[in-house]
Amino acid sequence: RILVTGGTGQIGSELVPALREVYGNENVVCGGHKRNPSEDLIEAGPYEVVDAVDAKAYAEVVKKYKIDTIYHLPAILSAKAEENPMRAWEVNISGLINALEIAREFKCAIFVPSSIAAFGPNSPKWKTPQDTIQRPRTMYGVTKVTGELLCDYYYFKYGVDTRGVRYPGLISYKTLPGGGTTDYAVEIFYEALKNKKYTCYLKEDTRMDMMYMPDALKAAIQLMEADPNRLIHRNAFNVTAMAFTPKELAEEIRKHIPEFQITYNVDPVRQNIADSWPDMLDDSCAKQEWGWNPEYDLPSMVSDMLEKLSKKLGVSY
Ligand code: VAH
Repeated sequence: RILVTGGTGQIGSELVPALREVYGNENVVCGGHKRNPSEDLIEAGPYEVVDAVDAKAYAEVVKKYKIDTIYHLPAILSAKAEENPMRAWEVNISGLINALEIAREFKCAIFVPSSIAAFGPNSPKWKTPQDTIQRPRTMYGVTKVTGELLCDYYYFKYGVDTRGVRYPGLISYKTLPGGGTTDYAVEIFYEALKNKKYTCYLKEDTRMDMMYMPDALKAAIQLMEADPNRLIHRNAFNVTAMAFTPKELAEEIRKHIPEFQITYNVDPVRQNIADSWPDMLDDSCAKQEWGWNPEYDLPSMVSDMLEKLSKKLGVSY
């Protein structure tokens, strides 16, 4: 059985149904905490409240359902983490240590996402290599590098089957992200459909790696199913699908909504964070070691996002 903690978050709320599709509803437990679960998450299969910081409760759920694979997703994202760094350390690291100790004790395989945030201002920005300097200056980035090192430690020291990917900004229409720096790339679609205009908190030429949620889910499931003998790396693989700027995204949206207007009101905190991240990752190791191959690029993501979100919001364009 599989347990997804952070199961009601931006990734979790779509990873749970995707895993249930593959492995069967009863075999995937949704562990939620911060946000309440939607009806379909509860109706389709087992749901438990799991606060990752509460090791005892976390272990109880793993024992109760005889979990053999954990997708550990709870995290406070980059912008929010700068407002409350100590809380971010507690959730992102104490929560992770609990998960790794439980994976060690109950012999679970465990997926832990890292992020492009695990790179810093002096990491190569273009075609950022799989193995390169990682000196992030955000607390979120510090917790992501620490998380990668802890996951590798549990693999080399205890043989725990730990695997992860460095996600770029994730774009989805089901659950809003919370407190991230790449969130503009999600908000812009809601504003484009509702108001035909959006004020962006990043400069127009801020280039960042991005990925559409269906590809992010595919990466998580594919990596956990990969033949371990092919894996040279484990925590965590660079993965990307596209890299665009707010200007380029707005131009693509205008192909569907010609009157859409974007204006800029830069937030220095999030601009600083975005400027410290890569512009485009090199994900050749993921391609070679476990067949990573994203489906969505900028044009196909934009047309699918607008189509699906307009239905969800009940607005036409
Ligand atoms: C954030 N969406 O903005 C997250 C992610 C790479 C960005 O880690 O913090």
